[in-house]
Amino acid sequence: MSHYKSNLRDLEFNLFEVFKRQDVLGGGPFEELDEDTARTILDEVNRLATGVVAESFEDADRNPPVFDPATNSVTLPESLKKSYRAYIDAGWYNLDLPQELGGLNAPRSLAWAASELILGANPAVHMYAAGPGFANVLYQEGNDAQKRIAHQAIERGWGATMVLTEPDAGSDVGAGRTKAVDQGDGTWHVDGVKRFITSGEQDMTENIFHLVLARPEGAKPGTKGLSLFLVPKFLINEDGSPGERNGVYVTNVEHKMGLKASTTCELTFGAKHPAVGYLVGDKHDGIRQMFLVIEHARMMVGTKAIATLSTGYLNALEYAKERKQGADLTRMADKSAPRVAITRHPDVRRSLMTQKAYAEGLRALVIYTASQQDSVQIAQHEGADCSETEALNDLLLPIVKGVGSERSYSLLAESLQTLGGSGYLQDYPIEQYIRDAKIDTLYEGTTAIQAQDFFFRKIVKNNGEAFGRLVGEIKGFAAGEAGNGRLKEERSALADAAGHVEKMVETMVGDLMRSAEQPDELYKVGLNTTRLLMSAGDLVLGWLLLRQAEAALAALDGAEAADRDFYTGKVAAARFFADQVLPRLTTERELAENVGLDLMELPESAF
Ligand code: ST9
Ligand code: FAD
Repeated sequence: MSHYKSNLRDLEFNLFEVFKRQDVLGGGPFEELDEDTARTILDEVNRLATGVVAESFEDADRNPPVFDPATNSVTLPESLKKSYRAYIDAGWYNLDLPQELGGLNAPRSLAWAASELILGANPAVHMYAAGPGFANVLYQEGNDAQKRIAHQAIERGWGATMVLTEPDAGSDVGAGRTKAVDQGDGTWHVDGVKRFITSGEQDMTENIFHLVLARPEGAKPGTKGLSLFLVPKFLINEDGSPGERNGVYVTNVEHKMGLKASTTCELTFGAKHPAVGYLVGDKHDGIRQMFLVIEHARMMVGTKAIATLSTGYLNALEYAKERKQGADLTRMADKSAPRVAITRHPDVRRSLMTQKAYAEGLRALVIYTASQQDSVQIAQHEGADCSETEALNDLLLPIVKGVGSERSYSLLAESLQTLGGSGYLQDYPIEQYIRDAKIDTLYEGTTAIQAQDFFFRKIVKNNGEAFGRLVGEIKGFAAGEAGNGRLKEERSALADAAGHVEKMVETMVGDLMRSAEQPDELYKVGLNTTRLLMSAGDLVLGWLLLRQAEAALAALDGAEAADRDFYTGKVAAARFFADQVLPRLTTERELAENVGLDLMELPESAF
């Protein structure tokens, strides 16, 4: 039986009952898709995900890829290849590709919903299948020859990578030393060692194209001195077939805590013979270009994290319904009382509802964020200005990635706890979920980096505009009539939470402004950035759960029996979150206001 328990019902609830994606289908850029087709696609992806894609999840963890240093090659487990091939053959990786690249040009909301299913079933398969997405960026940014290569990459099914990190350049990408030397004939030679490169080598595709940040000789320091190069594993013949072997080789594959099916490679450029690269778009604009990939990858990581939490929760729930242990608390003194399923125990219920509220709130966050991306697609199709929507999407991305990964990882421990000692065993998938999900708080920018991005770039640099609009919308909802009186106290808790997050931002902006005169005040901002990100995440989740509850309450009247429990659970999750989670923001705000400089003044030797 599949380890993967998807939640198609909840995905469709978000898409069609809360965020009304049917309203954008059938017109504009999405003319060729209607709601029925979208539901059929999701059904089909769900069938694949819970079936053949999930099949190799465990085997590829226990029998991970093997690196051969003698041949600089990697052999992936056959089971994984089968899952990958089935996903590629089904063709759904092309959902949100533009039509000129052979894609369906589906709304991002539908594409991310489908991605959740694959990422929950077997995240490595999704990552190995990212070539077409990378080709899309190459197509957008490349010159004519590179656009042709983008087509060939998709048609011929190449793998692809994003190559930033070096031993001394992780979070600090601008410290990268890999250099590029202009050969004067339209080619460059790339020299250096990159590490931790996902899918850097595999034996499933005829070619791999690497998008590499390197510093042209003489270019300035920092990220702004980096340029983006296309470096294929095999040089590319005119017709797209692989030519000579290029000088980029895998020189190590890491042994990791989890996500073992996905290769994490050291790539050495130019040591054996030249690694030929091509400047993407013939311009030196590397970090901006790479961020087109990074933004997508950060959304992917957040979606992966919540997909894993969701299947962790559903596995825990299934176990809890079956497992009998102890008597009902009200009869604890009665030794002859019947044993009950552990779902009867208040503490198990608290834990299960916490898992459910976060898993479903985070799913709503992904679909809400993806809905902003739909609006951007529509505006671009109409040639309209979409800067406000883009800024909102940008603001939401560190929440999707940073909050999604942190909450998922910590709550997966609750999922495991629900199974008691059995959860610790490899007989159940949760220990692997935890190992596989830890990476989500680390790559694509650690949580600390997401938190700084959220405050400095997405709030301060944007003059608080997108943040102000988002909080304004949340406050408007709280002050409205959602739930027809049935969510009154919850809306009041939401209004309080919005006030606390606004005050935290005010405090931090105050510290930031004072730092112009007293530089150390900036440390206070740094001590609060992660707190702000996580608090803003709770605020947004509280709001989205209440929006779900509003839709559920409206649907409950007259709902069929099968749907009643679903909608009742939606209302319960929103109420639980408003009652039990949002009030914590009062303390978070106080802590943010009270933060001092003691920690920064403490000598390192005292730690
Ligand atoms: C990694 C990969 O970890 C892990 C998984 C791989 C899975 C791959 C497969 C799945 C993905 C598929 C994707 C396919 C693509 C499909 C696309 C479809 C359309 N937003 O603040 P400054 C830019 S990879 C946008 O001064 P510092 C901007 O240009 C490794 N742009 O930075 C800016 O200039 P300006 C991941 C941003 O102090 C310029 O950077 N590694 C953003 O020089 C400079 O900005 C990391 O993520 C943004 N949020 O450098 C590194 N931020 O201001 C983490 C910056 O003029 N470290 N730019 O606009 C950081 O992010 C650092 O903050 C830093 C700091 C490096 C940016
Ligand atoms: P460091 O940057 O050394 O960070 C160490 C700690 O210090 C972290 O807790 C961090 O939050 C904190 N820290 C660092 N700087 C700051 C700061 N300024 N303020 C506050 N805290 C800070 N890279 C690629 O280019 N391509 C890939 O495909 C890729 N895939 C990966 C796959 C895996 C499995 C792994 C493990 C990594 C991958 N990476 C990839 C690299 C990944 O993006 C980096 O590991 C990540 O960005 C962090 O860099 P680092 O490991 O050097 O940690």
